[in-house]
Amino acid sequence: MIDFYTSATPNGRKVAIMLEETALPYRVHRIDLGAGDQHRPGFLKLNSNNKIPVIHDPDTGVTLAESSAILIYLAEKTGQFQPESLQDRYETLQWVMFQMASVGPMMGQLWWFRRSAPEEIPLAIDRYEAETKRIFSVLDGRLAGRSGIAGDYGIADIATWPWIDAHRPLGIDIAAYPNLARWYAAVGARPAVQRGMAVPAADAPRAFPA
Ligand SMILES: N[C@@H](CCC(=O)N[C@@H](CS)C(=O)NCC(=O)O)C(=O)O
Repeated sequence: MIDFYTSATPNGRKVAIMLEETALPYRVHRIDLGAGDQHRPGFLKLNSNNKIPVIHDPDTGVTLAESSAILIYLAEKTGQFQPESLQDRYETLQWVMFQMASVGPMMGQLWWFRRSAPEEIPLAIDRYEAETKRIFSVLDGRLAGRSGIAGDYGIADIATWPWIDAHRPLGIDIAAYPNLARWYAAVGARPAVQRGMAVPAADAPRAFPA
């Protein structure tokens, strides 16, 4: 039974989807980010970077943060959602790194400047919106004639989907990116993706309450 420390955010949901897709048994420990649970000593022992997601796998003793490191670990553990050949395997990792270095950080900054910042700073909003749209174009081009970002459906898709799902609250029109929109609909129809997106339940127990 894998212990999974998470919140209802794209980085947490990436791992929730992977756990659902692989059907590995797991136990959810909710981290209430708004209440600051990620700064409590018990959580900091798991990840000194005070961010979800984190897993602990009692089978191997591995404790791991950074959402895509967790996806790679679970792919290796199960032999699923990662291609076999050297070329395909590294192409998958290339797009997983693209998600970690570009999709998540740029959309995360757009989220903060558009929805959380105490004052409106148009230069910052424009910068991160332009980067988000550029990234959507890159993915749209990549997905032309393809069903998955890197070969068959796998960890590159799982890493990216919950971030692309944030286009709605960010006010980005996905219809302007037809290949990305097709992929977004197809991946979103997967039952495991839908189950993963509902993790953690609002009433899941808090791991580190005040
Ligand atoms: N690169 C990290 C980013 C993790 C991250 O940014 N987590 C956010 C939620 S999506 C968080 O825990 N924020 C809490 C904080 O910064 O205090 C990953 O991919 O796991």
